[in-house]
Amino acid sequence: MRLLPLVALCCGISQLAAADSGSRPPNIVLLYADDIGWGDLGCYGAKVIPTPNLDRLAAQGTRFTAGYCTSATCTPSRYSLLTGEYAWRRQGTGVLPGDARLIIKPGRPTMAASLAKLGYATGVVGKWHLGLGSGEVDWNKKIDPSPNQIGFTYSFIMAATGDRVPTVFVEDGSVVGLDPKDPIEVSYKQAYPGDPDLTTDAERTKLKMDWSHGHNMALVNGVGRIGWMKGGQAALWNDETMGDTFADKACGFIARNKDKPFFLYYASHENHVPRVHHPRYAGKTPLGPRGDAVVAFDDQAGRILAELDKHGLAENTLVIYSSDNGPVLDDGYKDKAVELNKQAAHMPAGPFRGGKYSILEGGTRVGFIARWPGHTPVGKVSDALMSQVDLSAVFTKVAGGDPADFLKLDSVDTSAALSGGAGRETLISSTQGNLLSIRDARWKFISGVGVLGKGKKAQGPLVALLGSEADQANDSRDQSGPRLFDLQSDPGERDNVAQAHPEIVGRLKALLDAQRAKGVAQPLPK
Ligand code: NG6
Ligand code: CA
Repeated sequence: MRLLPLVALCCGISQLAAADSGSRPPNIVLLYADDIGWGDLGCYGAKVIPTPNLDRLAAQGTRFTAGYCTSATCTPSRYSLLTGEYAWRRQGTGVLPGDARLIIKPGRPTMAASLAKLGYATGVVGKWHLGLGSGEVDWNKKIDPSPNQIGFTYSFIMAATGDRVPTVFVEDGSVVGLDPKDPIEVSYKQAYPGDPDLTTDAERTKLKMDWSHGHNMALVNGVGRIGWMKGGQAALWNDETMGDTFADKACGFIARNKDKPFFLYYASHENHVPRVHHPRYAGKTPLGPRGDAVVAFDDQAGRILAELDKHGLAENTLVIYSSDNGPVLDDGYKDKAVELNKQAAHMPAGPFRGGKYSILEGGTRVGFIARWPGHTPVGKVSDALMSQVDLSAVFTKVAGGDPADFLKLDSVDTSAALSGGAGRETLISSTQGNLLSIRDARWKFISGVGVLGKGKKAQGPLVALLGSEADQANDSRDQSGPRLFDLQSDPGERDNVAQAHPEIVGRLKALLDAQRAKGVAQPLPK
């Protein structure tokens, strides 16, 4: 008899605990790759790149075959990802230099701010590339605004890209490991006295990895970069250990926040140039540094997923994998990507043509995997149309919030697609030159000429991904007039069927024009 109240109490507590854990919204982990193409992962058909961790993630969740970043380069895709707005609506959202000011105005709704408002710890680790400060950043002082002013409660980032100065990490607005006696200066205008001239043969032969175009300004860790910098010797990053550092910081963030809901935006630098990574990855693929860097990315993803397992968090965590733009081979360094890729007959964009920079599918159609135990169908392959511009709304919804701020912009609430439901009806892709395309379940309409935009000819980095010479001749025949492709029967976008289907061209063009009419080239928020 005397035990009864105790039993009742115990049950009460355990029921409470169950209800409590049920009401805790899911953690959200976004594994975001750089320049990794649709066809670069084993689960998307890569034969020569082992990606066991991402393959497992796909097997445990849903793998989308029509997932898109919004733009064929980094800054605009990340802008859309975090704001829920297509970047082509704003001037100044193209690939930024390392000293650019922050292009997202503090106070504006962002993916991170929305989740922070719902009580999430929100961390970004890795490549930022959305600018810092409000112009003329002093790298020796606390940088404000930084990611911490637009919704992240923790940030450990590089300012721009691995090939752009400053080559230092910035944690919560401060350069990591900076010696105040050796202040940093950054210039995108001119070299500093004493800088080596990396255009001379004498200097080039000394480089760890020679450049093929651009990348001949600052010399850091034996590699040429874009822009110049001076000082900050003790703070300079090491390319070889960068991947481990980012994975350490990501795991640390998870461990510190395991008792409350958290959002981790893990923006890996893999496989952006320079592809200089830890020697333990050398030779993991027959593709040279480009393929080996994908293996490094998979390893980092594996460490983060293991950290979730270690704390018993995987069951209540939505994990999404995607990439900021399609693949590129030679992106400015002589890392043999073009030759080795050809030898191994690897298809970095899968069945699609084009890659980074291009309006063809290879530019923006990227890997997209979701795992959320109890929600995402296990082992499913889905052809639902998914866009990263929706993720601000989707994450807010999944966290129990109201996504209205993002739905007013370009986000669509496609959270149902994570549970096996429908995705978008249409989506828009863009290039740096603001060439736009719109697609629905079957058809794709490209507005404008070429694969890059008006007056832009495909150069070295892209040519190898455009297919045969006959394909390229075919592309240039279509330099004028509308282009329409049937993505179901012609995923390689070789057969322009615009003339045969004027009514479909008309319908898609009208939808695109209506989107444009909602606002184009509004000035960047001051
Ligand atoms: C280009 C760089 C390229 C890469 C790209 C941005 C040259 C010649 N090319 O200007 O190497 O840095 O910008 O890539 O310098 S992204 O993935 O961040 O968009
Ligand atoms: Ca990129």
